[in-house]
Amino acid sequence: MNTPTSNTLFLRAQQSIPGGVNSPVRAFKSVGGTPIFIKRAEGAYLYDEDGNRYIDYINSWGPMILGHAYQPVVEAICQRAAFSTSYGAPTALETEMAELILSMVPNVDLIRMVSSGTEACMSAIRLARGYTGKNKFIKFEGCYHGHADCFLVKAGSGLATFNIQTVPGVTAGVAADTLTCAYNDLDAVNQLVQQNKGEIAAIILEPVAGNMGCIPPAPGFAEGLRKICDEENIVLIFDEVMTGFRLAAGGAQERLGVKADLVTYGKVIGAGMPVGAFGGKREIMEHIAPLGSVYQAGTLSGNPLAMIAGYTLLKTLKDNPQIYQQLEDKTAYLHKGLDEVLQRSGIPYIINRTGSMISVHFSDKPVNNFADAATANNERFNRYFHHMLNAGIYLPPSAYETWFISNALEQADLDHTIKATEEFLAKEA
Ligand code: KE4
Repeated sequence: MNTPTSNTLFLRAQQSIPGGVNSPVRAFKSVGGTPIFIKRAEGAYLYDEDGNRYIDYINSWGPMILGHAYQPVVEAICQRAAFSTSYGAPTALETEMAELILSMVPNVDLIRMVSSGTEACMSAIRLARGYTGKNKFIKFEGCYHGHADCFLVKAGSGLATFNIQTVPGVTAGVAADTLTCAYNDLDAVNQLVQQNKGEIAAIILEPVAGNMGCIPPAPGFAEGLRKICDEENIVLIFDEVMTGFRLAAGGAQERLGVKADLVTYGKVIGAGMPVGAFGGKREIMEHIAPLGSVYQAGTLSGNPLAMIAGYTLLKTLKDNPQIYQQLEDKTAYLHKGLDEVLQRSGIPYIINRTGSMISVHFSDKPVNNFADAATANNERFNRYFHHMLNAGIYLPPSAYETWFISNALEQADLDHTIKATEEFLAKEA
């Protein structure tokens, strides 16, 4: 692709923004090259500042599940903006949004809006600590729950992409309360629980991991965590920032049939506007201020524009459940096509998928945890990324990310993706 304007804009951006980006994963640092500057997007396509078109498999890292510039959302935001953009006082819209979410997801009695997935996850951990009176929590290597200090221990997403093991500024004191073990390793969880008996407030899990590529839970893994939490008075937190409203209307709780005590949301819930949320059992949520003493707050929490965007999208998903089958069918079609061309190439690969979360790993063994993802041929992935970008296909710029399917993708887009992959493999053979 010829992208002179993006190149110029990136040089300019670096004069005023650290690394020229407002979030590290956008910088193409691991795949190399210059990030593409997007001018607009519509449906399944991104258009860069040089007018090049790309099939979008990032979709803003998940939110754009119905594709870009979905008209009902755009119109709702435009209409609401005329009533001002924020009040700092309660609105009926926030209640309608909360009621809609509670009607879609299982096992959530109360929900609090925030402005990002990070805020949702850090609030959930604080709440679990305040509710149990215990300090430690378990997270899984390669899972990413946002950039709050306590999560930046063996995290996925950008930290895995840039191989950042410990983050300067995260104190030893904070990190000491964050226990980690391999995803899908129930024995390791049991060991940590026995070694820290009575000290663990929570286990936080990406119920389908998406920040080390897509890694589904092994059969019985989530169920095993539920059992441990019941036995040990530990709060089970499902981080559904990525899986929520994507894997099913009721998210991973519905898809896996496992109940969490607290659930966090983001991405789809805001339809591309800044929204996160955390919710769960009334007996736990009632510890949140102003009901209880676990303080949590936000100037723009429940922002009316963000609420009307999220409400409009979620209502569409609720009223049109066939969308989930369409997403499933499109992703299965892509999976099958990629599998066929990869199989024919003789190049080692693994495709992991749950619902419309999918990732390709150039690995000669199953990818069931972060260590597996890290030992794949990620240099080959980086070459794959650039081949696809030049073919007008924008994959997540890291082997440690899941691909996000939007329902705006048509078969021609999927066929083009499969064909471009076949052409890449021919070059690699
Ligand atoms: P935000 O604070 O970025 O809204 O959400 C943090 C978060 C929490 N939990 C999960 C499971 C997540 O995937 C995320 C954010 N995901 C990354 C992409 N893997 C966001 C992209 C970025 O950092 O720019």
